[in-house]
Amino acid sequence: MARALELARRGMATTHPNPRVGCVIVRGDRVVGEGYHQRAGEPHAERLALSQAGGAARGATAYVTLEPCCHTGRTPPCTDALLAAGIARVVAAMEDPDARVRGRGLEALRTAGVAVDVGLMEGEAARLNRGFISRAVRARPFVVAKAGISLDGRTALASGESQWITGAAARADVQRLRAVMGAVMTGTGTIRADDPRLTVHEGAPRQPLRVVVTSSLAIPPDARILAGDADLMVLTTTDGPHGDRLRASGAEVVAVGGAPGQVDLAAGLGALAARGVNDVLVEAGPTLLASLLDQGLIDELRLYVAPMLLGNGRPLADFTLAKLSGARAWRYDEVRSVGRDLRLILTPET
Ligand code: AOF
Ligand code: ZN
Repeated sequence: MARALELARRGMATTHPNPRVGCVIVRGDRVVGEGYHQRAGEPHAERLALSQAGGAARGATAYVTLEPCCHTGRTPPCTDALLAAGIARVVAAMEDPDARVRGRGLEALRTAGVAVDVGLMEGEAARLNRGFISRAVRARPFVVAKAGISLDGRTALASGESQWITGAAARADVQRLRAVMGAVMTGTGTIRADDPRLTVHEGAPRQPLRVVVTSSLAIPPDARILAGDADLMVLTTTDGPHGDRLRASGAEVVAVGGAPGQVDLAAGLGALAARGVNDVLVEAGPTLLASLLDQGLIDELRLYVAPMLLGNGRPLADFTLAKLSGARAWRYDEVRSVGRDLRLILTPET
C-alpha cells in the first residue's frame, strides 16, 4: 500500500477533478503490476496495473489506495475489470466517498467472492485526496489560506509595498503548492495592491483555475490577472455591466448572491465544487481573509514567516476581537524552515 500511495502521488498535479489513485498487484511475494491514475478520462489505476499484470493477475491481491469504482463514468467500472482478471483479494486504503460508489464497489467484489479488506494506511490515503473527499462529502473544496508575513504578522508595509517579504525558497514552495491545487483565489484588494497573475511557472503540467471574489466587479481593465491563458472565474453577488466587460476578456462570471458588498462565500465555494474544484488556495488580503475566517471556511492556514519586523503595516486579517476569550484557537501541524523563513501549517482546533 505504501508503494501504491507513492505511485498515486505521481498524479498529484494532474488528476483533477478525479482523485489521485495508485494500485499494486501482488502475487505471492512478487509485484506483477503497478499503475496510477494520471488524468480524468484516462484509465483508472486498477486497469493500468491489471494490464501490466496480464495473466499473472489470476489469484493475485490488488492493493488500491481508494475503493475500486463500480460505476461507468468517463471510464467503465474497475470492479468488472478486477473480477474478469480473476483477482482473489482486494485491499483498499479507504472507501470511495463519491456518491456513485460509497461502499458499493467493495460490496460488488465481496458478493462475487473476492476477499476484501479496507482501512490499510487510511490516514495517508485520505490526506492525499482531502480535496476530493471534501468535495464529495461537504460539496465544497478543501480551503488552504496562504500568506507571507513578518514576525509581527504584517503582510505589507503601510505604503502597500510587499514584494518581497519572504525569500526565494518560500516563494518556490508556494509555486509547488499552487501547481497541485484545483484553484487559486484572491480578492480585488489584492488585485489592486499587488496585481498578481496567480499562475504557476512555465513548464507546469497544468494551471489552476484562478478565482477573483469581487462584489463590485471592478477589476481594472489592465490587471495582469485578465491576461494569460489560465482560466479565470469571477465570483460576485449580482451580475452587472462590468460582468460583460470581464466576460469579453475571457473570464467566467458567476453571480452567487450575498448581502450588498458581500459575496456569499459559502455559495461561491459550492459553485467551485460544482465545477469540479477539489481544493482552493486562498492568496488574499485582510478583508477576504477575515470574511473566510469569520465563516469558518478555512481548513488550513499556511504561513511563511520572514525574519523581519515591519511595524505598522497591513495585517494578515482585518477583524477586531472584543474579548481575548473570543479568539479561535489553531493547532500547529507543522513548523519547519524553508530557506531563511519559517513555514507554519495550522488547522482549526476542534
Ligand atoms: C479515478 N482514478 O484510479 C480511480 C477512480 O469519470 P471516471 O470514469 O474517471 O470516474 C471517476 C471516479 O472513479 C472517481 O470519482 C472515483 O469515484 C472513481 N475511482 N477515479 O479517477 C482511479 N480508481
Ligand atoms: Zn475505477
